[in-house]
This record gives sequence, C-alpha cells and structure tokens, in this order.
Amino acid sequence: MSVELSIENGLALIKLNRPKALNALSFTILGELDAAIDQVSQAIAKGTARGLIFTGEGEKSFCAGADITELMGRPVLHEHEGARIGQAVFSKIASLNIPSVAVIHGYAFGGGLELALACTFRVATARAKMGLPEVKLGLIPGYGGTQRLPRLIGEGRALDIIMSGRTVEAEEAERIGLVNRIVADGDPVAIGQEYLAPYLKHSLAALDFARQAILRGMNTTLDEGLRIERDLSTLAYQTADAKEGMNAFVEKRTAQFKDH
Ligand code: CO8
Repeated sequence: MSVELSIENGLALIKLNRPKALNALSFTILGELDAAIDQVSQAIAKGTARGLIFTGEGEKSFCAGADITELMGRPVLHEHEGARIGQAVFSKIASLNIPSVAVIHGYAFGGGLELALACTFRVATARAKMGLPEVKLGLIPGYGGTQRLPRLIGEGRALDIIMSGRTVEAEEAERIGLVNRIVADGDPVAIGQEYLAPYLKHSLAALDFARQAILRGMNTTLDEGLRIERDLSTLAYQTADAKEGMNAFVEKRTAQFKDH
C-alpha cells in the first residue's frame, strides 16, 4: 500500500508512501486515497477523528503530482475520466467536516499541490517548493487546481502561477496566502498536531458551519452568501455546544464542547 492511514488521539494521519517516485499519484494511489478518506469519514462518525493531517514519506517530497508515466498515451476519454476521479477524491477531502492540514516539507507539484489545496489548511517548511507546472507538459491542472487556487489566492496570482508553471518558494507561498504558515522542519505529525491544536479546542460543529459559510458563500453572490451565513449561524445557535459556550462565558469558566 502506498497510502498509509493511522488514527491516534483523535487525529487521523494519511501518509503518501512512494518516495522513489516522490510520492507521485498513480491511479492506484488515488483509489487507495479514496478508501482511506472513507475510513476517516467512518472515524469522524464514531468520534475517533477530529482532525486530519496529510504528509509524504521521505525528506524530498510531499507529492510530485499525478504519475506522468501513467498519463501518457491514454485515449482522451480515459484522461477525462482520470480527471473526474482525481477531482472526486480531492472533493471528498474538501467536504470532510473536520479540519485538515497538508504538511508540505518538500515538493508539492501538480496533483500534489491540488491535494493540499483541497485541505482546510496548508503549512510548509522553509525548503518546500510548490507549483502547478502542468503547462510545461502541455497540460493544464486537472484535479481542481484551476478552481481552488484562484479562490484561495485570487485570479491574478493564480493566472501567473498556472500560466508560468513556475516554482513558488515557501516564503512567497506564505506571503500570498497559498500556505497558512511556514513551520520549522521536524516530524510532520507533530507539526500537523501543533498546527491544528488551536482549532480543535472549539466545537467541530461550529468549525464546520463556519467553513461551510465561507466556502459556499465564496461561490455565490454577496446576498446569497449572507443568506447562507444567516441560516448556518442560526443552525450553530441551536447546537448544545453553543449553549455550553455561552453558559461558560457568563460563568467565567472554560467551555467543554462535545461537538454537537
Ligand atoms: N510522475 C512520475 N514520476 C515522477 C514524478 C511524477 N509526477 N515526479 C518525479 N517522478 C520520479 C522521477 O521520474 C524520478 O524517477 P527515476 O528515479 O526512476 O528516474 C524520481 O521521481 C525522482 O525525481 P527526479 O530525479 O526528477 O528528482 P529531482 O529532485 O531532480 O526533481 C522534481 C524533482 C522537480 C519534482 C521533478 O521530479 C519534476 O519536475 N517532477 C514532475 C513534477 C510535475 O510536473 N508534476 C505535475 C504532474 S501532472 C499533474 O499532476 C496533473 C496532470 C493533470 C491530470 C489531468 C488528467 C488526468
């Protein structure tokens, strides 16, 4: 298996483990990733996973993208189906109702960066290098990059990065909001844990409603977005955690959230 899943202390860890090919995503690996996400969903339902960390095996690479050798010589309809599969797996990651973080410690190119873009957050070590270099292959991103990148960093910057295919260093990535933070090199699990900790103090219900309001609102008009916010904030208001949070405030104690 080139996708390893472990769940410990409320955190799920998915590690891409194909270091000889810099953790490139074959279609087999995409299938394994899909199955791993399903297992994470089950763990979320059981309450055993409250956060998800993605990392890649080896010093060099988070993920160097789709497996280029597999993309060659395929009938166009197979390629279209391949893009659908990649998009579906990454959309499944994006729709998980727990916070996820990609710990980028080396290369994150093409599908590797698209995977990271599907996560709630991205952190990078100083030696991380990122990009969507598909144009250099005569291709364009096909696993969500043309859609998620401009939503994250804006149209002009996304046009520059995608149309040049250039490499973005960690410092620039942080400056333009492509990654949330530069972190010191170290154990990716510890990095992910530390990064997610401030979010995971809160109710998962509130976190999910907040994220849905932002992401759904960004895909629509301001008026419709405000309606989504009204509805989701009213739903959040009805949770037991909202009651607990407000009670804890007036009683001057720390809230004990239960994620419902
Ligand atoms: N696919 C397959 N093998 C790869 C890939 C890849 N994406 N990236 C690296 N490898 C392999 C290399 O071929 C090499 O194998 P070998 O040792 O057998 O020759 C091994 O990994 C190590 O790579 P390098 O020797 O090249 O390592 P360097 O440190 O010199 O360079 C780079 C690292 C810069 C990351 C370089 O390997 C590189 O440019 N890789 C390709 C990056 C890339 O272009 N990614 C985008 C791929 S396309 C994509 O993700 C989406 C396509 C859209 C799909 C939509 C339709 C389905």
